[in-house]
Amino acid sequence: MSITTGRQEIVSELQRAEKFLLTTHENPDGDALGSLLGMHLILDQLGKDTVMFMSANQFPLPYEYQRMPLEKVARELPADLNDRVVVFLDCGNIDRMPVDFLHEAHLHVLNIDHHHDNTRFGDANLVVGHASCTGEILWDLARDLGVELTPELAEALYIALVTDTGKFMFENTTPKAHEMAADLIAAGVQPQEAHRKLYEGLPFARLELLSRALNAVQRHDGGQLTLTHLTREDFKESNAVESDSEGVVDHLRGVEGTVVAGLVRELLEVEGRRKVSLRATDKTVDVSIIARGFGGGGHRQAAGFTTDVPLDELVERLRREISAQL
Ligand SMILES: [Mn+2]
Repeated sequence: MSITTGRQEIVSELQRAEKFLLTTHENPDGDALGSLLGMHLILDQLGKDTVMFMSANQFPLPYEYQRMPLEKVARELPADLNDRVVVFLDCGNIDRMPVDFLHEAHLHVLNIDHHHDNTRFGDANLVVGHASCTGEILWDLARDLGVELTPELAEALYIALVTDTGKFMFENTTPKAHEMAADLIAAGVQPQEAHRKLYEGLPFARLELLSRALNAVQRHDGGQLTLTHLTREDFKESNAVESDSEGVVDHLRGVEGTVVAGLVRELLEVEGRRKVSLRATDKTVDVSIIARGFGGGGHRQAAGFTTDVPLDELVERLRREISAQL
């Protein structure tokens, strides 16, 4: 396995192969889906045969992405998988994949991602830690490949950009992120329309779930850790699905004194398992270190993991790890 591959090498690989399987991480976000669709549209313009794949248990997609043109995403692996180059997009870690199909076949894997803690699991790895989103890497690749920014491609990449930068407000909002936005808007993206598609017209269940989450907020160590917990009952009684908890943690990070905001939610499928999302308000605490300690990962200011550790013990460990970094 190579450690890091240059962009030119990835460009050559994309030009050379004819058949691809594209996939992304489980619980896909806007960057995951925007990159999946974006890469499909890029390779399509080059006349390649591409299959977008996500395992069936990832559907239905979170509400905000249901209006993206993702009807073609396959839920089963194609029979000719062995003939395809597999491209992982926005996956920091192979364990975040919904289907463990890599062990079944001798596949050639390209890993295109922007997580600084990417494990470089591919045969070729284009990991650009300073890219605002994986979509930004694709924007560069599209130019290298001489691909035209059609309105459809521009919108897919814009969704990746707008969601991963928290609407251009997180620390990854670089000058380049804004240059990319300008280019995409010039190519036909309507920002207000994209905003409405992503962030408005949401199901009422989300508001109900949010109100429960806000009612359950706990503050520890003078608010350094501001945390909430959603139970399976909360989901059931709100008529909410797991992805409806997306964005809850952002309400907590905005509170005075918060260093780390956390959402702990019980998984609906596995009893006793919880998913934890952490957000750091500034650079004093690197939450990806905490997440890796629990087998997860992510970015310095946004990371997550799943765990069987009971809630009280989990909170104690989080408090300890935060103070250890301060
Ligand atoms: Mn991303």
